[in-house]
Amino acid sequence: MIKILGRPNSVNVQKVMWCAAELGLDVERADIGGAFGGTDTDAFRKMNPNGTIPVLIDEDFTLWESNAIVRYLCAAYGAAPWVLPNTKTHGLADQWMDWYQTTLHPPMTTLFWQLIRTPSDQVEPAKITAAIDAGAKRWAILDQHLATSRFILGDHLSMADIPLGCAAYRWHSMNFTRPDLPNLRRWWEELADRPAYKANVMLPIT
Ligand SMILES: N[C@@H](CCC(=O)N[C@@H](CS)C(=O)NCC(=O)O)C(=O)O
Repeated sequence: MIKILGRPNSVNVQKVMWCAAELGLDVERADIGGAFGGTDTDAFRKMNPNGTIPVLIDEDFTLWESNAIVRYLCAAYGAAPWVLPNTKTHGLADQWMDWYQTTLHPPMTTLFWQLIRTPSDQVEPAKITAAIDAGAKRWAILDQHLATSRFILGDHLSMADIPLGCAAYRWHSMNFTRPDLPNLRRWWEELADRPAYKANVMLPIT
């Protein structure tokens, strides 16, 4: 059976768990990381020298980096539309997945740490304002794309929706004022109706 090492409230673990659930895979998840500890052992560092979660173990194969794990699960276990039809579609999926990781994840991380993890007397409001502004500009790019596309790659949910979909829950659920991005909201509300998304992504943000 496929094993995923990582606590369920990690956004990077959520990507992998949501993807696996959409693929209908039977996955065993172990609570590792954060308050559970377990990432700073020799055994864990042998699997992932970064000491981060998630880690996938599939028989004798070990993989870290959440987006890489999502791509692996789709390629190894998916059928269409999870296996993409051609290299151009792959390129577009990679574009949106990598864009999230490199461009939108930084302001989302600032918001998460400032609004959820930082004691209220140590919060830096200027950092929150800057992250909302940067996030809003970037989410607006996806909003524009979703004006003519039901999901990120068209009519079907695909791996391209996974990283951005996990972040969209946090963007719409954390306590701050956000601009109205109607296409983004429509896409996110459709994700929020999916049982696999509800069970693996729509968890308390802690
Ligand atoms: N780029 C990595 C980032 C992994 C990462 O930073 N994971 C965080 C959780 S979201 C972590 O391991 N934090 C330490 C911990 O949970 O103990 C990925 O996408 O997998």
